[in-house]
Amino acid sequence: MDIATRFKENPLLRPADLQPGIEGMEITCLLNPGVCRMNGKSWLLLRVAERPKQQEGMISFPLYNDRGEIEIMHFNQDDPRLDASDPRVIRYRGQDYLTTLSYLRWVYSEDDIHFQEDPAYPPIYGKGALESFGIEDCRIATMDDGFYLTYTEVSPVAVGVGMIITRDGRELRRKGMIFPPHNKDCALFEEKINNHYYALHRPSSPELGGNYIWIAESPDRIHWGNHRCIAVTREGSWDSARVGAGGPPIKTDEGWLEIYHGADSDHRYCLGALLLDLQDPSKVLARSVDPIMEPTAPYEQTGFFGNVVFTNGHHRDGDRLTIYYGASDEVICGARFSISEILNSLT
Ligand code: MAN
Repeated sequence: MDIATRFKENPLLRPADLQPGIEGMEITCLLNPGVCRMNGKSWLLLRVAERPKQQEGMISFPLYNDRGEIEIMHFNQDDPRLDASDPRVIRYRGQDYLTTLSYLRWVYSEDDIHFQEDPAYPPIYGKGALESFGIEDCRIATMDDGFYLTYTEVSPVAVGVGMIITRDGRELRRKGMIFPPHNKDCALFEEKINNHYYALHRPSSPELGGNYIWIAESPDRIHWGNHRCIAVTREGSWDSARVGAGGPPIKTDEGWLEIYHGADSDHRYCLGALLLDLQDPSKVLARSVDPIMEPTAPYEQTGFFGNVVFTNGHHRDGDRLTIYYGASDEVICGARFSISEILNSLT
């Protein structure tokens, strides 16, 4: 059952609302923002995906070359060596490429609904060989000593999780790859539990196993160990093909509540919830049988990649949870939940 109350202003942001960040490109998609409160304002760290204007019969997209400069790749659409059946990824002679280049961009709001840019907060672009296909889907953990950004680093050799620490959103301390490939969807717990830091992450195991949610511990948030698998995909269900953590786990009296995404083999992305033990978050106490949110609105069903609702950030005010989410991999939306209603829906 869908228990989300969507903002009537949805979509809150569309690609045409911002100017491209990279010269000569256009914005194709706005996706999956990280969320925090900073300087008394509400901030989203958007994933912005850009590519050049597409010419008839061609597929063109940017990447960073060895010198860190933007280079445009062009492929002929009817080249038999090209597999372009997925709008997000193409395969050419055994090599995968992304059809857009993503980076992260701050927008802020005074009312949680209308967002705008502040030129004092520059975009965060990928840097170095492990980010040459861009950076994506940032989670923000708000901790005593700063904001911890965990995001997907994409390059020809890997998809892994990178970390940046910042106190003000402007001065960035890049920590490199904290979860090696293939890994994404990393959400840090915002406080220590029994003197350990914890993170949810999503390795993919291609032979045995699958795309499952794992938990890990760390003394410092950079070095991670004691990995355990806590949630697997469920055959025949809405989350049969992949599951991955959303934003930082939410502390409730009943346990840590984690909103996660699940997809089936048709790549239909819905949201569900997991409840984890307060003292030992590797213990799953309850999990949604049915999604708490499904792509039902027109902007969630059609777009760059339709039938997707995907969240990786929220604000919590008492019982009210405001999630921000990417719809159809193209526009940014908001929705509200009651935390107690989510908890009551779990079995
Ligand atoms: C998947 C999708 C894309 C993303 C790539 C790389 O194909 O989530 O949106 O760009 O993975 O992370």
